[in-house]
Amino acid sequence: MPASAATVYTNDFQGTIGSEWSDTSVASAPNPDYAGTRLFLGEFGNETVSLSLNGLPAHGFTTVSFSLYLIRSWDGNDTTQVNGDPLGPDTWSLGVAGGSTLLSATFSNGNPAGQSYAPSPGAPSCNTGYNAVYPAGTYNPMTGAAECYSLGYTFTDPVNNRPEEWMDSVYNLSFTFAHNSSDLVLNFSASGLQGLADESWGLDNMQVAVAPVPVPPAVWLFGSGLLGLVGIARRKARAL
Ligand SMILES: [Ca+2]
Ligand SMILES: [Ca+2]
Ligand SMILES: [Ca+2]
Repeated sequence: MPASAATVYTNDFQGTIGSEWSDTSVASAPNPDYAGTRLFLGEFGNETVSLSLNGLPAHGFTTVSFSLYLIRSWDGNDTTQVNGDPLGPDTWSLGVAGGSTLLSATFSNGNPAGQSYAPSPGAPSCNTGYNAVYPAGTYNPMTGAAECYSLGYTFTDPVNNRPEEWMDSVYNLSFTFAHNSSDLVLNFSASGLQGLADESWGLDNMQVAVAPVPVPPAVWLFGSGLLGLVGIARRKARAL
């Protein structure tokens, strides 16, 4: 068993994507600031996308960290019916095959019905347009998002006759869970969504690490730094 955390998988989806993913679709954030350089796995709708890893070193805990891209008009907790079709709830989930559900929560990219996801009660939202007081367990749209309106996706609301507006959010998520099998399947999924042109999602900056014991976040940062130092030392050694 490794004495400390070991990163066993990383993918920024900027290059070729292997068969470890059940769907290898790639999209490019349309914001011209990125000039086609911000690629991610997606876009996906009401489906399950799986990451399968085999031959993991002996471990007791696994940590998965990634960026979740939520695109266009996610309706969060809104169950209003439009033409007989409920707007939501729009739910995004992550589960371990044969294991626990790590996250199952609603997300809103602006719909004032709000969302169930918040990294902690009272966490800030980068969407400053909505400050309503919601029932317990309901949070402002985009609560806890690391980025709002950055990817460059736009949406024109046909129901409320709103003009075209930027509409997307990015959440940086991390989960540590007890897991000791050499095989791991993570299931990323969504439900309640309308079509891809209305609501979709994607993944970026995927990292999976294993450790003998749960590792606090601060140690992860320290560990990453150590990995970098080792890399530099090796390159120097080769240059000599
Ligand atoms: Ca990327
Ligand atoms: Ca919608
Ligand atoms: Ca919806």
